[in-house]
Amino acid sequence: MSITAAPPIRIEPSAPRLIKHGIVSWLCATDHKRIGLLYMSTAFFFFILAGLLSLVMRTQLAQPNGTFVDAHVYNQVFTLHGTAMIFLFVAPFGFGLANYLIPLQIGGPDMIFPRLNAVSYWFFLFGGITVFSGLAAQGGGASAGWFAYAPLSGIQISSGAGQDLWLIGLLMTSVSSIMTGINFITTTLLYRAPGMTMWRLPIFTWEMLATSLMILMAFPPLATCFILLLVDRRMGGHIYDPTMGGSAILYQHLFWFFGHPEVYIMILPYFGVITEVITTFSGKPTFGYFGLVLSSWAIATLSMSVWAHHMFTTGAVTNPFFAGMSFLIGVATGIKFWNWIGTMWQGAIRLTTPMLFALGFLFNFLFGGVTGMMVASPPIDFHAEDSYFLVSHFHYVLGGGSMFAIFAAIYFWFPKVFGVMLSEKLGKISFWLMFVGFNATFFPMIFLGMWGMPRRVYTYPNFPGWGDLNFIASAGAAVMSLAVIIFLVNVYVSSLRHVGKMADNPWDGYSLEWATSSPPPEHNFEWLPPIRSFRPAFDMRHPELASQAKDYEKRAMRKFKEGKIT
Ligand code: HEM
Ligand SMILES: [Cu+2]
Repeated sequence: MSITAAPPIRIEPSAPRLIKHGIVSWLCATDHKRIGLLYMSTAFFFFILAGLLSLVMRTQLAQPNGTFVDAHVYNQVFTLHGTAMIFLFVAPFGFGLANYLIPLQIGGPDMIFPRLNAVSYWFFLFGGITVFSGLAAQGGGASAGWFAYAPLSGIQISSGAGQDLWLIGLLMTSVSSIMTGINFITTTLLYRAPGMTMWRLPIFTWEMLATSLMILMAFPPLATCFILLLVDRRMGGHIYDPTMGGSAILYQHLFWFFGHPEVYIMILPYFGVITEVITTFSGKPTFGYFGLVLSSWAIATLSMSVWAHHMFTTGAVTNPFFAGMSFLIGVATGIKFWNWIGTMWQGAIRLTTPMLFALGFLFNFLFGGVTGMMVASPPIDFHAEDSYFLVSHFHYVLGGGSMFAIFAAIYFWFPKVFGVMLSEKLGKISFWLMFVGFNATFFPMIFLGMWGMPRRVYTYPNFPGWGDLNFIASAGAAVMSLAVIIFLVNVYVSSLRHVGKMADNPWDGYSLEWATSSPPPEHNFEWLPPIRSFRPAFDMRHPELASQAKDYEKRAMRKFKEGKIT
C-alpha cells in the first residue's frame, strides 16, 4: 500500500481546558507542552543566575591576588554555580524539551501521567528555590562544592543551615527527576500512534528513553547519599565519620554512582538534538540509525560501571578496571561521531544558526571527549585531578557540548513552539561570539592545569603566565555574556515581529512534530499522517521520495538482522 494511499487519521480534540488563559492556567497546567515550556524557561532563568555567578568568579580570577570577593564568598559562588548549572539548568532543560517533544514525536496526545508531570515541575522549581535560599541563611549558602564531599559538608565544617537547604532542595529535584523518568518511559512505550514502531522513533525520543532509565538507576543512590548526610548533620549519625567507624569514602561511592550517570543524563538528550539538527540541515536520512540507538544503550549501560574514575586518587578503588570501562565509553561515543559525519557526508548542508551550534557542539565535544579519555588514564589523572585541566574538560563537555546543543535546540524548535522564526542574522552573531568566547575561556585552562593551578582557589600567586591566561579566560567569559545578551535581544525582537501563520515545517524537518501546526493545537494533531518510516513529516512533504526512506529502512533492517549494524 503506497504511502499516499493510507488516509491521515483525524484526531478529535480532548475536553477543552477549563481555564484557558492567564496565570492560573499556567499554575494549573497539566498539558505536556505547557509543562515543557515551564521547565525550559525556569531552567534558562537558573542558567542566567549561574552565568552571573561565573562572572563573579572570572572577575575575581582575572588577575593574581584578586580582592573582588573573599574566600568564603568564592566558595559559595562556585558551589552554587556548579549546582545550578548541573541540577537546575542542563538536566532540567532537557526534561523540558523532552516534555514538549516526546508526545509530538510519537504521535501521542500528552504524557501518560499529566498530573504527575505537573507535580514534577513544581518539585523542580521549589527545589531550586530552596537551594538558592541557603544564601539567606546564617553563615551563607552551601560552600562545599557541587559534590559536597563529607566531612567538608558535615556539621563540624559546614555548620550553617545553608548546607541543609542545599541538600533538601536537591532531594526535591531528585524526586522531580524520578517522576519525570517514569513518565517518559511509560509514555514512549505506550502512547505511540499507529505505525510508530520502536525502530521508527526519532533519535531524540530514543535518547530520552535511555536517559530516563539512567535517571531511575542513578537518582535513588543520590537520595540515599544525601539523606545519610542529613542524618549525620542533624540526627547524630556517624555514617561518613571514620573516627566513629563510618566511612568518608562511602560518601564518594554513593555520590559518583549517581554522579557519572548524571553527566550522561546531561548529554544523551543533546546527542538526540544534534542528530535531529544535523539530519535536517544535511537533507539526507540519518546515517547509521541503528548504530546511533545501540551506542546510546551501550553508553547508558557502561556509564553505570565507571563511577570510581572520579576516585582514582583516593587509592581506595581498582583503577585499571574503572579506567578500562571508561575507555569503552569512548568507543561508543566515537560511533556517534562517525554517524554524524556520515550524515553530513555529501549532504546539501544548510548553515543555519541551529546547524552552526550543532557544528560548534561537535568541535567542543570532541575536545572535551579527548581530554576525558586523558583523565580516564590514572597516571594522567594523578596529575590533572582537582586542577584547571579538569575544570576545562568538564566545561568543554557540559558547556561546549550541552549548552551549545541547548542553543541549537532553541533556534531549531522556536518556530514550532511559538510560530515565529528567530532572526538568523542575530543568531549567527550570537553563535560566533559564543564559540570564540567559549574557547577563549576554557582552552587556556588546559595549560593552567598542566602548570599546576588547582581548582576552587579564590586567588593565586603571580606565577609566570598564570595572570595572562586567567585574564584571557575572563575576557572570554565576558564575550560569552555578550552572546547571551544578543540571544535574549533576538528572542525579544523576534517575538514582537508577527509574520502571520508560520509554516508547519519551516526547516523541512522529518519527524512527526513537523507534521502539525506551529504552534501545535492543544491536542497536538488535527490530522495524523500515515507513519511508514522514521521520517513521516518528510515523507508527507515529499511523497515522491517516501520510498527512499522506506527502502533505506528495509535495507538497514535486513543488514541489522544479518548482524551488520549501520
Ligand atoms: C557559561 C559560562 C561559564 C563560565 C564562565 C564558567 C566558569 C566557571 C568557573 C570559573 C568555575 C570555578 C572553578 C574553580 O574555582 O574551581 C566553574 C566551576 C564549575 N562550573 Fe562553570 N562556567 C560556565 C558554564 C558552565 C556550564 C554550562 C556548566 C554546566 C554544567 C558549568 C559547570 C560547572 C561546575 C560543575 C563547576 C565546579 C563547581 C565546583 O567546583 O563545585 N559551568 N565554572
Ligand atoms: Cu565520570
